[in-house]
Amino acid sequence: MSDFKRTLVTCALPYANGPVHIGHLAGAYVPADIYVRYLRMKGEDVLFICGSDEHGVPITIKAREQGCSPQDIVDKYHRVMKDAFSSLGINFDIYSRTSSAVHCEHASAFFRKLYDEGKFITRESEQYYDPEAKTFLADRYIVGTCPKCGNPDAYGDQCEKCGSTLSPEELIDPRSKLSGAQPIKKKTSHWYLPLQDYEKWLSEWILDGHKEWRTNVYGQCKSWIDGGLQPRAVSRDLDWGVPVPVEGAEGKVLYVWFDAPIGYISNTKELLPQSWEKWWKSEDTKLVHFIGKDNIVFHCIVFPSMLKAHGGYILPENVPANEFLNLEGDKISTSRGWAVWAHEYVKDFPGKEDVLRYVLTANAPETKDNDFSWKDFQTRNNSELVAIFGNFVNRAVVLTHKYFGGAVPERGELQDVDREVLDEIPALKASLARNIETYKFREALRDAMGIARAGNKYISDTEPWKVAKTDMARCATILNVSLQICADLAIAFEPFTPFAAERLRRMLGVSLCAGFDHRAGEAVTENTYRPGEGAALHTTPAADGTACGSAAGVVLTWEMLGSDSLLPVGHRIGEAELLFAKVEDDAIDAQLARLAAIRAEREAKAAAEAAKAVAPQKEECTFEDFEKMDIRTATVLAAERVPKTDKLLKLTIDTGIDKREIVSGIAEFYAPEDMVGKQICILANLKPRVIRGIESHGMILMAKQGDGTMRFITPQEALSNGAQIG
Ligand code: B3M
Ligand code: ZN
Repeated sequence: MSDFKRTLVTCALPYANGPVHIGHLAGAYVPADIYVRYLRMKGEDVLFICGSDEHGVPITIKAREQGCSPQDIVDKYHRVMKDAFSSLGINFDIYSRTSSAVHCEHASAFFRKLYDEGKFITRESEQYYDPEAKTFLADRYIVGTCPKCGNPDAYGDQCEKCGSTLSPEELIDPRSKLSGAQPIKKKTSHWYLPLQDYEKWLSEWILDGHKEWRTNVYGQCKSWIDGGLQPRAVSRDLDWGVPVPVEGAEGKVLYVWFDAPIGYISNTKELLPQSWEKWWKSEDTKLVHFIGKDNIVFHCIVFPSMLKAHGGYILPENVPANEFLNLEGDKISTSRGWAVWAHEYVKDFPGKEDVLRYVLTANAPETKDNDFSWKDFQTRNNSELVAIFGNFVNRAVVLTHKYFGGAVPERGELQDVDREVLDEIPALKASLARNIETYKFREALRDAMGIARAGNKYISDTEPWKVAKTDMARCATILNVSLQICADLAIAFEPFTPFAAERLRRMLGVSLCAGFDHRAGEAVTENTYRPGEGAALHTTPAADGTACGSAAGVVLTWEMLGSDSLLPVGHRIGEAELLFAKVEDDAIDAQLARLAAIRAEREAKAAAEAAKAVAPQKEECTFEDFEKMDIRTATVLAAERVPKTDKLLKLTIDTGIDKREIVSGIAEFYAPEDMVGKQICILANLKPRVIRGIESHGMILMAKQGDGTMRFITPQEALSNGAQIG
């Protein structure tokens, strides 16, 4: 790939304040893993870095909510996330954490160098301070009434009810979340990186130099730069984080967005204490950041400016940020529980790790926000993975056992149909490679699936099970060709569905050259990463090309894909295994029921909130005004809808005085059968009115709640009709 000698791939360090969900996976982790697996398989020198982001205010808030320490929170979620990634086959070379000693030391030294060289400016500002808790308050620690919607519990940075972005100054009656005290303003001083000084350089580097970046990424960078950059604070008054390594900075820590990206460097250093610098300081290294769109400014503007200020580090060659993934038509939200969590998915769908990877890639939000739905998940599994890929492989393997004792049969002269299918593969391979290398993973997956489709069509068209009855030599040729395509699939799907690709290789009795073990200094076959062992150890074949040379048996490589003779005649294949299993309706129904319960609970809560709203009191009236109204009890004898209306019911009622008809606008809230036999209260002496051609004699008393819903008023116990109310 171009002039670079090695590729350093980073994935956004997820905050350790909650588990990872499908939005995170689709946004950064699955595409990054596809990219890395592809490079490893090609024998490129590649390193894949990630870890937990363990600092920042949200973590301290979560700790407070749960009555434990921030350390407890990060310990818990670091484990959960690390395990979830590895169970989905997302194989980082290292998954460390920003609370590590190496990181604290490296981030401190980074800050100190910029500080010593006068790269920061200091600014004094007034910040909210809690006089009781004796501490400065992050915006999230201040609550008050939202000036836009009146929500009494809006945060100092955002109102979660109406979604407005706020500043603490805008809150009405602000109070501290810590003590409830009214916050006061207090002077504090902080260090700032003067981003405006980097504006021209950024403009040349990105706007002139990286026009190939994705439109969404380039567009965001352009609007930031065109809008004019401002100094950005790099420290905070907080007791959780990397202490600011400057005398007199007690109570101050590095801002989480200053220390977190440095985590990419420190995690590399932790993995490779001797050789990390070649990954970060050599122009031969291609650096690629995989992130979600909310992190673009930090990775394209802020972190590069930090690296530039420091000097000596390379800059990202690309930042393929994805848009957002929604779930069943709604925004994914951790706080509302509207998500599919990675660690729960692997428990609910054991053995189907690949299916999630497949669906998230097929629907990847690469150019626009996309939706995940469980029905689509089921369809993609059952009619693509099972019915096409799995079905093809199963037929090829089972028939080879049936007719040829499990040995790859001899290939006779090729017919057009054979040549055509074999010729399709190199073109699909080239497209797949081009798409992955330009970060178009959906398209790349379509190419891989194209090979499976071609194979499935080939075996259906040639019908070797029928040919076997008359022409065993021709049947042998068909199965030979089919098995070569199976081997192609065992390579092509390695980046996308690594577990199935590995199962397929086992079925075919082959292995894959999967890279180079950096620590042991040797080439490895297959994927050696196992949860709990720390880093994945492979990346690249040795420069002398000895990679995988010593492995026994047939070892597939990327180069062999499409070469049409991957499996030699006579090679013994393994037993048929199920490559993919169907997803049954009940599994999908269970997921949908879980989401429906969350939605119902949320709607009930919102309705209860709205119902609480009280209409203001009306203008004063006199006792005489009230006396005029003749309010009585009555019983509904019959009820029917008024034809061609949505809202009206015609009721026949017994008022004790007479039997009469009343037309009432309650059909939105009651069906006719709900009303019959019910005792109600009416305004009996309201002047009759004709409504839709029916004369209405009186009015039913209804209570209207804040959310607009209405209920009729009924006596607590049955009364005689015509009882006077007043
Ligand atoms: N933790 C935000 C996020 O998880 C942040 C990323 C840091 S990357 C250096 O979206
Ligand atoms: Zn609001």
